[in-house]
Amino acid sequence: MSTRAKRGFRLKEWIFTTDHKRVAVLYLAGSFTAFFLAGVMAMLMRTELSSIGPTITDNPATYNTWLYFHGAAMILGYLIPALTGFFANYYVPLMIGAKDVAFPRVNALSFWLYFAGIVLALLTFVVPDPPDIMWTGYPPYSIFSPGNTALYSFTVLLMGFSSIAGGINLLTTVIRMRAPGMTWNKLNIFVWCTMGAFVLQLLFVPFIGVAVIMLLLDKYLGMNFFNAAAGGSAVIYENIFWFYSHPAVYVILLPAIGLIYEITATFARNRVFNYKGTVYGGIWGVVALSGVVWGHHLYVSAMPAWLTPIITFTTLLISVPVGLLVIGLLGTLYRGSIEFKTPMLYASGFFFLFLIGGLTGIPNALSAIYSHIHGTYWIPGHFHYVMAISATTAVIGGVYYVFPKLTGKQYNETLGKLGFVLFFIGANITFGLTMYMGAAYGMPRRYYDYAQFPEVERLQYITTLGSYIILLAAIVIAVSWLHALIAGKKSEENPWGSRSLEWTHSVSPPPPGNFPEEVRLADDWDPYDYTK
Ligand code: HEM
Ligand SMILES: [Cu+2]
Repeated sequence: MSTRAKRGFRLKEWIFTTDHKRVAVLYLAGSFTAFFLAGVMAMLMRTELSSIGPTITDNPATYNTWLYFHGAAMILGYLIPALTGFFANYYVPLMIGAKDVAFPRVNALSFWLYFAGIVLALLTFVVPDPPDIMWTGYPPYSIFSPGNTALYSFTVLLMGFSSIAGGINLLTTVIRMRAPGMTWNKLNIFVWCTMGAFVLQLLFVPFIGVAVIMLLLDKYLGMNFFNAAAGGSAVIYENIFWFYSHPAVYVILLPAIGLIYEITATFARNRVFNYKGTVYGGIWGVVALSGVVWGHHLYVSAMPAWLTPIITFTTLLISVPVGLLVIGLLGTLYRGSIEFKTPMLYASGFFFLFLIGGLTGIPNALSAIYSHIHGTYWIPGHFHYVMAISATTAVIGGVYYVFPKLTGKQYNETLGKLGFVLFFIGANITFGLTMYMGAAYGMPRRYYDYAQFPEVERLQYITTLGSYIILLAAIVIAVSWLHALIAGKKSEENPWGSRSLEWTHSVSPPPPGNFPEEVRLADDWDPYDYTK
């Protein structure tokens, strides 16, 4: 790295930064570190599952710790911070014409709380009694387990406080710091999606906070909230946990689909279809209904019989606003002059993966069917499609889309496209077969070994090969970004020809304060106006 670059990278500046763009980059570094480590866990699990009998470990507890860290780090350490930490922090002020967020120091604090959560989570690999309680932390096992439940609880609490601080900041920023002329119906879809995600965080994070504090009180102070033998009930925990964790999937979905909207409108050179229906029906419809479907995670956990049909109905109902979000995207493509650059390839991949994920969610909503597929590979196959891999497609596509703005450099399109093709093939082999093994053979999830299911051994092996293709894709993607950072050509100011404010009114990379002069928007300004 050149001395000039070394001079650019002053650690002290990054540690004490309150610039939203730099805080965003810190979130990106943290979330990709979590993705890398949780990805290593995934590869260890898949390698272990590639054949019957011990492959790389003969200790089931070790597999459980891999599974715990994988699930917890992927959701809390990678996806939520990448979308609501990096993309929201970087884009929102630039898209609304603001110099920074409303509370820059609180913004820095929210990152360092998250960072402390990551450090705590990494202790999983250091402490003698690593947590093995799954990312759900279900009692009674999480109370009686020899594993260190406190690490789990405090990691969740730190991430929770970070999200709450971030939510207050971003919502205040959008409400109070829009440039003159930036009226509500001119906001980028991504900004609306981020607002929806943060409203959900502010409403529901306190619930998981309370749940993990009650776990601590039960395990370390001998209370009995969840101890059935002493009149408590573990089902209470499951209710409180999912009352947050289902809305949490929309905290991931909304900013992810918001990114796909920005990419699609730009590369289709088209106005967003049904803008008001998408915003007020789709985004706020999801927010409104996301708190009344949590029970579908408890269909087989002693839920009151009168509640099951209601939850079945609400879970089916939420596919209406989600459908509006998908229709809005397809409508934006309609009659567009689509240019398939790497970000648009990832957006197309998102369409396919999210559609498969959404459709395979319908049988899960139906309690009579769910009770048969609960606990099989169908469930992790489904949520990897609808959340894990769909959102990861949006994150990677989003990084390629923002790359010239963020760095002032252009990445190599061929490498970009190669990474996408490998990722798409690998993801569909891995999670398509995972779903198939669940539906066709009833292969149970969370099993370290499967000697009693010899008929799936070949499929398990191919599934593992699929995950190695994902690994190869990840290497190609990382190489393409590093190559661009180190040796990439200087990019044009607005290489995609986007009409959105961050591309039209600010240079690449944007300086502190973002805009050379105060942004004032004409009445006919629109972030998706490709007619001119
Ligand atoms: C990138 C490639 C990935 C691979 C190969 C992979 C693989 C796996 C495997 C093998 C399991 C265990 C299945 C079982 O035995 O029950 C699993 C569980 C899980 N994965 Fe992934 N995964 C990947 C990405 C992700 C991502 C991006 C997320 C983000 C949310 C994620 C979240 C989860 C969760 C929440 C579980 C459930 C853990 C549990 O059962 O408690 N995974 N994954
Ligand atoms: Cu759910």
